[in-house]
Amino acid sequence: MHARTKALETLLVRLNSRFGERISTDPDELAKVSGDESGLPKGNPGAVVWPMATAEVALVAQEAQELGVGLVPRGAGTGKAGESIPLGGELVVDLSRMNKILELRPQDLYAVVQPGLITAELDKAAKEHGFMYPPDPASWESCSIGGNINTNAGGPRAVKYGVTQRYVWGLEVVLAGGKVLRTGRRSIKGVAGYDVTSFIVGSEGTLGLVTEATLHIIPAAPVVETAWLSFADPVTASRASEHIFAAGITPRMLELLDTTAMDVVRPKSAFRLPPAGAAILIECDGRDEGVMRDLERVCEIALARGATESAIAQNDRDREGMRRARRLVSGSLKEAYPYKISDDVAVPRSKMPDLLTRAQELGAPAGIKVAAYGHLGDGNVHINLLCKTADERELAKPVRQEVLRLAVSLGGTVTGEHGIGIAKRSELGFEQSRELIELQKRMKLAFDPGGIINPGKALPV
Ligand code: 2HG
Ligand code: ZN
Repeated sequence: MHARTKALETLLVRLNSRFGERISTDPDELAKVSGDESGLPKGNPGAVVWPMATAEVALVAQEAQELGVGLVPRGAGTGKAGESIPLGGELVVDLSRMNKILELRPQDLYAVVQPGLITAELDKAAKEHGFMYPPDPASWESCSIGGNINTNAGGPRAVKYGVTQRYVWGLEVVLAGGKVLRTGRRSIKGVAGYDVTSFIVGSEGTLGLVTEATLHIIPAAPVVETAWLSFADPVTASRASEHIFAAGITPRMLELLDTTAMDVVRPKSAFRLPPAGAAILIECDGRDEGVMRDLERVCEIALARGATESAIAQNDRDREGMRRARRLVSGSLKEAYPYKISDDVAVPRSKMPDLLTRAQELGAPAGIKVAAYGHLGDGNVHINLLCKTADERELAKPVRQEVLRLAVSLGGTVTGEHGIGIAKRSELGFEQSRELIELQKRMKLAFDPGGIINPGKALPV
């Protein structure tokens, strides 16, 4: 337990009359806000506060600035890189109670929401009007919009619809010191000034605390068709997928599962996963029966390019079963390999066979089993180093460094969707020049000269 600093004690006294039971130093409450889903050691929060409104967040930021107390924004705690892990004695600002849809305006193609809203809830609400909110991280039934914005989250549908940034039209952000900044617009177009909205998206909560977002929603394609394609191995699956794109078909989902991923999911899955070395879950969408024609064409191409089997979902139950099998992978691997290292490198699509082959080769000498699954369609595959013990995890760390360097050498990135957080601060330099990192540090200083907001995240220390 971190000894509370005098500054934090004073802050608690100042905030107490406003927050009462909504501010706490109770060890049980602190334990709940000290970690995330990265597998990194839990952090050390000094206290936690649950604001209900922007004005309350602003008050917290103002007092914290005066006293020099760090603030860590937190949503659902599903992060994979430690963005919301407090490093020592900060006040965690838990935004999960600010979880409302404030406006839903299909006619204007936007919704205004609070950061604690669970992502799938927005999609569900939009669906009632025939609309959709496309970003769909695998955890979308538990993760929240604020975290999606902070990490610029993607998901299976990103292959066709893109990631969170494309859907953020405007933000309300509480800055260090408590000023409330509004960025962006509610019109479809808007190019005034620098694109500060996009700069904040993906900044891992280090520039300010997002308290409201104007998000683009789009008409939902009424027809969706789904298929499960089996292959002998992931490389064959990857090459086949290139031929699907080359035929002019952009699926709305093209996800890979290797045999290890399928094995851990099989006992829990309503959909019976055919035994295979790899599988692709693929979906096409559109307005009419042309969608099924596309999907049949996809199956033909896959079978001509090495698929051993194709199964088209016959109804929504089949489709949901297939989708759920994919969504279960990360959690099921974690149960089987509690010390797994999860990565999210991305490479140009044509380089995927190199990544998949080399990652296996890199794991072998250290005896580390490697699983590969995820967003094959956009070149963002989760290379997981599967560890059952802390010792194995230590052995896997150098392998992981090699995987990250490999992704960069192939023209890609050390993180395609989970962010740097505290997990990859030292590895950012594999990808970005010193000049670029220094420029980002200056930009951080322009927002937060005192280093109060989510200290120690996203950039090398
Ligand atoms: C997914 O796509 C998530 O399932 C989690 O991004 C990936 O745990 C992982 O490595
Ligand atoms: Zn993912």
